[in-house]
Order: sequence, then C-alpha cells, then structure tokens
Amino acid sequence: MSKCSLAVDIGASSGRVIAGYMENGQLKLDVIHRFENKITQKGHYFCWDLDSLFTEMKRGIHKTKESGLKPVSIGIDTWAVDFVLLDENDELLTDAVAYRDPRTDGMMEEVFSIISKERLYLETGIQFQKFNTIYQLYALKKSNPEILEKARSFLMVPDYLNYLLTGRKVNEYTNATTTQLVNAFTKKWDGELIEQIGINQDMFLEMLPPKSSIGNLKRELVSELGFDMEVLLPATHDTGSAVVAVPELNDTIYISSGTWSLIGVENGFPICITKALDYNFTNEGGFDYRYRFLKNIMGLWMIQEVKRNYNDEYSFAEFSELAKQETTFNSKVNVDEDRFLKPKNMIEEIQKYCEETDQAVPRTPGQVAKCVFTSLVDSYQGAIQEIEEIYEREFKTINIIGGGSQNNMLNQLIADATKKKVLAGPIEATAIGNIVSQLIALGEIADLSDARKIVKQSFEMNAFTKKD
Ligand code: ADP
Ligand code: LRH
Repeated sequence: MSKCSLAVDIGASSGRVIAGYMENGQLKLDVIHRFENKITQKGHYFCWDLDSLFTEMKRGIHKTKESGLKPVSIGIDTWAVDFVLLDENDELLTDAVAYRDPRTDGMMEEVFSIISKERLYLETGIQFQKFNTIYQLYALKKSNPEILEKARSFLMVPDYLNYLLTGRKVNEYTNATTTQLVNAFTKKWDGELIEQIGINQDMFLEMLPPKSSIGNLKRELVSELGFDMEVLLPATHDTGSAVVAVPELNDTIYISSGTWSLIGVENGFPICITKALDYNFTNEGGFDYRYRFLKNIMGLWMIQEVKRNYNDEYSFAEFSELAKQETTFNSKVNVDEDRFLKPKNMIEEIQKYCEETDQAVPRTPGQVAKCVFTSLVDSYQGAIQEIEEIYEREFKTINIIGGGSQNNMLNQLIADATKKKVLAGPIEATAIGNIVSQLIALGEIADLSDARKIVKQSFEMNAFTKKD
C-alpha cells in the first residue's frame, strides 16, 4: 500500500471525505464520510454555511482516524467562483454568498460598459456567467464599497478552508481562473483589469498551482484531531479535479455531470477565438496548466430542485424510472435560460415554460423528470455540435463522470441522440482527481498521464450505444 491521501470534495449538493491509496497498481478508495450541502438564506443573501462544512470536514478526518487509515496528506476542492473577504485582523468581512444569489443581476452589463466583452474574453478566456466572481465583486462594490476598502485577503471557498486548516492564505490557480480576473496567458491575476473595475488589488494573494504544499495542520488542529497531515493543493476547483480523472480523453468529449453539466475537452492552450466567445465556451485553468474548453449547462440542479419541490418523496433513481415510463411525453424547455437558475419553484417554472411555448404541460413526477432529462440532452447535443464545429472534426466518444453518471436513463438518451458511444464513470471522479493530484505531489504516481492510466484500470465504466 502506498502513502494514503484524503480528499475533501464538496459540490453544491453534497460533500464527501474519501481516502485513497495505491495497491497492486490500482487506486483504492475508502469513502469515509458524506454530508449534505445547500444554500441557505442569511439576512438579505443566499449563502453557503462554511462553518458547518468545516465541521463536517473535521468529522471526516476523525472518522478516518477511527478507520485505522493514516493519511499523510489532505486536499480540498469545492465548486467555483464563490469567496469570502478577510480584514487586516483576518476576521471575516463577508458571508460566503452563493453564486445563485440575484445580487449579480445586471452587473455583467455594467462591467461591459467599463471593459468590452471582447477584451474580457481575449484576456481571460472565461465564459460569461452572471455569477462569475468579477460580477459578484462588482455588485459588492456597488452595495458595500466600505467592505472592499477594508478587505486585505480575498479567499475562494477552498482557499478559506485551507486557511482554517493551516493558517496560510494563498489563492489556488485553477479556481482563481473562474473569477474571470486571471490572464489566460500569463496565468497571473490581471492587475490592470482588476484596477479598471475599481477593485482593491491588494487583497489578491500569492497564487499557487496544484501539487503545491501549503504546510501542515495548525497546532491546535493537530491536538484536536490527534494527528498531523500535509495540506496539498489539488485543482481546488471541483471541475478541475474531475477532469484530471477522465480516464480517456482521446477522441472524447467529457461531461462532468453533477449540479452542473460541464461539457467539453482538454487543451494545452486557451482558445479565445470569436466563435468560442459567441458560443460562450470557457477556458478554465487546469492541472499542469492545461485548459478546460467547456460549456456550463444547467445540469442536474433542475432535478435536484424538482426532487425538493416534491418534498423528497422520490429518489433520483426513482425519477429516472418514472421518466423512462413516459415514452410519449415530449415537451422540452431551454435549460440554459436564467429563469431556471434559482426559480421559486422548479416544477412550476418548467410548467410555465411549457404553457408559454404551447407544449403539453408536465403534470406527473415522471413527466417533469422526462422533460428535464430530454431538455438537458438537447442542450448537450447543441454544445457537442459547437465543439465539433470549432474543432472541425467529430468526436467518437462521450465520457460522463460524476454523480450524474449513475443516471442510466440519461446516459441512454445521450447515446441515442448523439449516436456516439457513451462511457459512464467514475462516479467519484472529482475526489479521484483530487487524490491522484496529491499522490503525484507525493511521488507515488509519476504524472498526469500515468494518473489517467491508473484511473482507467481501477474503475469500471458502463457503456451505452444507440438503441435501434
Ligand atoms: P455535485 O458535486 O455538483 O454536488 P454530484 O457529482 O454529487 O454533484 O452529483 C449529484 C447528482 O447525481 C444528483 O443531482 C443526481 O441527479 C445524481 N445522482 C445521484 N445518485 C443517483 C442515482 N442513484 N441515480 C441517478 N442519479 C443519481
Ligand atoms: C461545478 C462548478 C462549475 C462552476 C459552478 C459554479 O460544481 O464548480 O464548474 O461553473 O460550479
């Protein structure tokens, strides 16, 4: 057995602490702890509860110790774009406001009046999403400029959790790129851009790439937890870690399928051409300074909300089964419209859309789920066509990774619609990517290409092809 690393992977819907190590050439996982994550209202804003996430993380570390495993390192990844600010005494100045909060409504347009959309894209390569950090900071500047004046440290969510573990404040590169404030070519904070939108430059910190060590646990944590570990940086952006664990990228489009569906390919360079801007593709910074050329699609957030609106009466597996039975129900929505970002009630929003577009209105859980799944597939298909147009070639395979890869009904729908081979798995790709990054840093795995070979031989994938 090799050295053991602990991944803390927190997505928008749930978190997990997973231990991983190499044994007989295979990567072994031990799922130690799972917990829920959700957005809650705090005062005027929708926020994340970072205190409770930190507590769950520590619970996971305690359980690891009880299990008898002795990890030598720990790495954290979470969803992107969200942040907190600290003052000169390292006290929190803000809650971690969630990206679905409407405070950024209209902010993109205001920023474009200062910097053109084209220039922003050419410099950062990042897609336009109204919740990107740049627009969140701009919203904060308008509502509470005094907070930004007092801010001395800008920490994204995993940076903050790393700070709680070690006392060290750094910005990790892959997640930083999702702010839309990092230059895609220099891979550094874009000082000029930050200054132009009038944001205090000094709060941005030293930027470190994945594989960096940021030191050991704080002394008081070592006493509390009973052992020490090195804190290593994986791609702290969850999608960055997920794509590290795509087993085979040759001729393949990946879909990282969770709360969001992230569909794209990996490159050695950013593609900031006009067509990519028009199609709103991003070039997020990745492990080993590779780039994820991908598009955000609304994703399984829609079925998460539908599930919640039905008071959790049905499981995800049941929604798939119910949808499968709706062979003749064909209404669809455009999943990428902002109205589905955080509607008051997802079921009603879907029904309203169908009414407005003169389609049959879904009335049963199966019909609503079928509408969500087939609509997602339409959006995937559109994005695949755009990728193939930009690359001027066809891709043969789609590799679906993440929790959504368990949805066999959706996997089959994708195979039927695209006529491509669909490979589903690994389910815990993000945690796997996080762990292998640490094992590379520790010298247990040679490099990224070796890590992908190991993932391929360690985890099963289910194959789907078009049914006649
Ligand atoms: P995130 O990291 O964004 O929180 P995950 O990768 O954990 O998301 O994936 C969560 C999604 O996986 C859920 O929204 C759900 O749609 C899907 N999922 C989870 N379990 C199942 C299952 N048993 N069958 C089908 N889909 C599932
Ligand atoms: C997926 C994800 C995605 C971002 C979104 C905010 O969890 O990190 O890559 O665009 O959340």
